[in-house]
Amino acid sequence: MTSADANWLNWPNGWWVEHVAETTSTNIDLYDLAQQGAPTHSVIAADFQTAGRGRLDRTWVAARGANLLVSLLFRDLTRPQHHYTQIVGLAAVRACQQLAGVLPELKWPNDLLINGRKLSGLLAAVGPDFVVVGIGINMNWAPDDAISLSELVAGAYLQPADLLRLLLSNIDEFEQLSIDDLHGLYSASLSTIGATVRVDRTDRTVLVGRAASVNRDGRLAVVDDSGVTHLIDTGDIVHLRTT
Ligand code: BT5
Repeated sequence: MTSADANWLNWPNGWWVEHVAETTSTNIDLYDLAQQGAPTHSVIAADFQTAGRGRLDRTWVAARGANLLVSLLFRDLTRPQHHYTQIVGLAAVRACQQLAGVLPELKWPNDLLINGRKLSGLLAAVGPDFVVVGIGINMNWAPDDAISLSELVAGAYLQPADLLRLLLSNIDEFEQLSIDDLHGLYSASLSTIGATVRVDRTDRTVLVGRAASVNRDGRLAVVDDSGVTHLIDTGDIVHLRTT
């Protein structure tokens, strides 16, 4: 076993991590395993994805071995499904701070940004009695318009397994929070709240307004210039101005 392989051992209690060199998409693999009865807190991490998925049929790309590409399974659901994605997003923000000393901002619904550039994206796949949450975090490589942690930690090569260990520990902590406390923490952590945003809706209409709050059901309340509140559940948000 190489030292690189050895780093993919020893996880926080109750987490089962399978590390593969290459797959199509960790979300697809873990969804299949979940349907076959895999236990809660099963995890698949890959060095490389040939068909990494983004939202709305988009793709997620990464150089081989450079970034964290991982999916996590939650069963025995005791809270609304969207809370699991929020938990992973909050845990990722904190893990990046712990590993690299940089604090990404959290953009609704679950993007991590640094200096306005995308560091990480999350994608949930909801099954009959489970949720798979996938997350990609740019660690040592990023596409041109995006950003990686290593750009901010001069010269350091960051190990994906180290970030995953921190991510899982943080998830354990956030899973202890009550539904109310998690909603409060997530709302307070979103840099979107108070910002002027452009919403590119899936029906191709565009809305500009001020992001006022996030509802308990996860939807973003955006108030337009006429004072009308719109509740957004899907679509892309661009921060135009933050206050
Ligand atoms: C997301 O979609 O941000 C969700 C990404 C989830 C990826 C993880 S990796 C492990 C797991 N297995 C999977 O198959 N997926 C999950 P979305 O908001 O639609 O953003 C996708 C868009 O971001 C693309 O259309 C590109 O423009 C851009 N993009 C692609 N790769 C990127 C990267 N590495 N960094 C920043 N932006 C990227």
